[in-house]
Amino acid sequence: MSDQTTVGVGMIGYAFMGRVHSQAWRSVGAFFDLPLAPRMAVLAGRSKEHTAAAAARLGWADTETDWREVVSRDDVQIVDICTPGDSHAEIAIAALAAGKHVICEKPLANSVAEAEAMVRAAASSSGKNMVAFNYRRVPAVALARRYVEEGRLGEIRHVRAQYLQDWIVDAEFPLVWRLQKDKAGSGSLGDIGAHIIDTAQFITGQNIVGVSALTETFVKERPLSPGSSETGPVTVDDAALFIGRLSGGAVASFEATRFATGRKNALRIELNGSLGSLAFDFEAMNELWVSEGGSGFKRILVTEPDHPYAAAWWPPGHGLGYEHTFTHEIKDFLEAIAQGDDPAPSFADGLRVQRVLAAVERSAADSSRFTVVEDV
Ligand code: SOE
Repeated sequence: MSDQTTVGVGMIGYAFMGRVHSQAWRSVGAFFDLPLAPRMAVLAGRSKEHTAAAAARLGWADTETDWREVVSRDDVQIVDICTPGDSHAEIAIAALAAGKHVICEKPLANSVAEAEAMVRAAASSSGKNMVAFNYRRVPAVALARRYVEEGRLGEIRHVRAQYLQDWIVDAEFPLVWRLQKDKAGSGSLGDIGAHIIDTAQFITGQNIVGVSALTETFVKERPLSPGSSETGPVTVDDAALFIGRLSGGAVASFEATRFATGRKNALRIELNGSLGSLAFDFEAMNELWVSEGGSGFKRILVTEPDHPYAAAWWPPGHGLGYEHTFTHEIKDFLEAIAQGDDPAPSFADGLRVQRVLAAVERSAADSSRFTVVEDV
């Protein structure tokens, strides 16, 4: 390996995103030749005992119980934010002010104002910034963008995107932080709707310029903890549906829901263009379906060495999983830092998604935008 520079990483949070980011930090150097070698220096969490156990399990050398210590440590050059959305802005702004490079989980923030403050902090920092919209790094999604960039679909007329989960269909599922607006910012809209907004903008190269929306909360009260008789209010959307227009003229439909009973992690997108179409479903993430020249859809198994990221892993046909998209994300982040480039998606890209989220919430809140069918 060429002489690599070691770069210290400090991660804050060790739940689902912390675990999968840790997998990426551990594996990236084993599969990609990088100019920087990440050192998993410190993991921060509120409980000293639980954080120590997580650090030992996930491969972090040290622990802190105050994120401010991570941001000020001299052995940390990169801060990885894997906390609930209500702390993204405070941590990212402090880390950028300390000159650290920052990767932050999505959505960037809980409001446009917070996201704008993060973009301002990034503009005046020597640190680089990225927001972790990992689905851009699915090889099939990156290949879809390549097809659009090469003009193989022609003029894009339709974008049809869904993100379907069902983990809270049971009304007895407790009132976790993702169901509380003050912690999560919004429900399915900001959590999984943000992904399909970014993925649609990434593949098409177009921005969503206007929306009309509906949101719904099906279960309005939930147990405060598993089995508890005490309940609390759900203050976010369970489902968000919206139509939109893209800057290049395409019309689009989006659906984000956690009540698609039987659908576990079905991020789906289909583009219809003047010359062809493509379709992707994360639950079959190694496949891209393409129709060209008026033919029916044909399956591409996106595991060939000339496909995005694929050459680093296994022989054709062996396939990749959810965790590989985070390794790709960290690889691209490290390369951008080493080359002095701006990583993508940047905080500015994250702010663009935040503006769409806010427009959807404004539209859904405006009952005048919903035309009632007259009783005939
Ligand atoms: C929601 O359940 C969730 O964990 C999202 O928060 C992640 O961003 C997505 O990758 C998987 O589903």
